[in-house]
Amino acid sequence: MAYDSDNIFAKILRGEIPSEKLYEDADTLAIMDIMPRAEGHCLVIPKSPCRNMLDASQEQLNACLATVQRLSKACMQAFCADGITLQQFNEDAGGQEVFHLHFHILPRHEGVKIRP
Ligand code: DGP
Repeated sequence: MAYDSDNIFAKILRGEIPSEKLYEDADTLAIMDIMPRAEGHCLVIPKSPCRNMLDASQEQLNACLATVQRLSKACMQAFCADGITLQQFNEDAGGQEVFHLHFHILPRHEGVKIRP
């Protein structure tokens, strides 16, 4: 499927709508999720256009995962988390709602359930 630059994360990257930024480097941006399912729920997105994992380049995946690891470690400390759940959805049938590649980072605490 083709990339549509009208998606929300593309608008955030262009500065057209606001976001709560946590981290940024040349290739990636990390922001808080607007509908958090856990305290500290955040998202990592590549700056370059990419619909989802199925059309991502190796470089885009490497850059995102480096930021995912960095933010996951920061979340462990900042939220005194016991663990981290990563989520990543691809296409409608895979649960994707925003069609710009993103990774969910969900800080977790022992015994605390989250919405799937
Ligand atoms: P999904 O594509 O299923 O991984 O879900 C998209 C996620 O993006 C969902 O957790 C809510 C979040 N989201 C949707 N709109 C916005 C927005 O305008 N700003 C931010 N920060 N997050 C958003």
